[in-house]
Amino acid sequence: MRKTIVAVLLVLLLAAGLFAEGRQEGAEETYKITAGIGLNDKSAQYESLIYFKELVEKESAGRIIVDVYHSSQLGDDREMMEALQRGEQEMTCPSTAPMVPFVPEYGVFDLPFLFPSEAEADKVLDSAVGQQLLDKLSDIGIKGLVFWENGYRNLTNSYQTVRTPTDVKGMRVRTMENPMHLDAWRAMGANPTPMAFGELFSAMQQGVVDGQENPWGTIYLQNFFEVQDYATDTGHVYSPFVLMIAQSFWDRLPADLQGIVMDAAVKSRDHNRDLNRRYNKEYMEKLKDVMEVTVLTPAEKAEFQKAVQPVYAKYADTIGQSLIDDVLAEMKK
Ligand code: KDG
Repeated sequence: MRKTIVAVLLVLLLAAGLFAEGRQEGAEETYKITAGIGLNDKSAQYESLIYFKELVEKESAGRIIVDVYHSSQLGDDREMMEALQRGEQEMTCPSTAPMVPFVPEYGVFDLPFLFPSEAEADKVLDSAVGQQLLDKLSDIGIKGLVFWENGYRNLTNSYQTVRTPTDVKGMRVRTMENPMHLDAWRAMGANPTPMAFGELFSAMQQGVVDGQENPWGTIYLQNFFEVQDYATDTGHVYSPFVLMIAQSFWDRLPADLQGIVMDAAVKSRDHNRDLNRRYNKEYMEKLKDVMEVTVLTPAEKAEFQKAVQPVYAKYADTIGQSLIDDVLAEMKK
């Protein structure tokens, strides 16, 4: 009996030795990035993630595999960020609004009508100020890679044409889980309610909410027009996305693979912005065939701008006036 035990132990030791040697002699370690998003597999966000995946897998010659999940299959924006913090998921790409409970400074992007154009948004997001915000994520165990784009958000609703803040009076509008968005809609007279993206379609279908706000591409590609008849180009806030990765995973990646991931992130950012802008334009036109799309005059838009002004004063301290000033200065450069 003793002889058998010794023999088994010897075989096991030998096998372990051979295995260790195999790894030393070049069987390189492989890494898996599980990436989840809330939008569906028709979105510019999904297509950009596939673009990122293909680049990373090709450049790393298969040493990194990227598995992509859409439609909140892995959870909503907040839950996926928490999974990154726990090291249970490697990558996600939330809108900045639901990131505010994690890092309050991201609230700067929730200031209504902050960016007059996409070009000005790019300038700020790709500047040192944008980089500081990405770096801030390391305080919560996440590495911010780059800013992608969700885009200008527009209001839809199920019961009437909206041209002025008076038209949204009492309207139950779903917002992202963000206090400034709630306050902005209250300032416009609506009755907003925060909700995760994955619950939104059925909430509109069941009449739990009357309206919501999202970029044109999302409104079309998520079939929101099936449960909403009216849209207005409020463009009240520009939503950036942040492509982010679990810090614990990043720290385990060898330097050459970190370089490949970073490089693919930057390339995917440019790809994402081009695609998203094309989609938002194209799908706004397509929406005109399936719902009533109201385009505001500058004077009408100014009324919405005026209504949300109190939000600036209320949130200046939480965001930090100096950050707001830095963003405004960067925009003017
Ligand atoms: O994948 C991103 C979505 O989860 C979400 O951020 C989309 O704009 C969005 C919303 O309204 O929740």
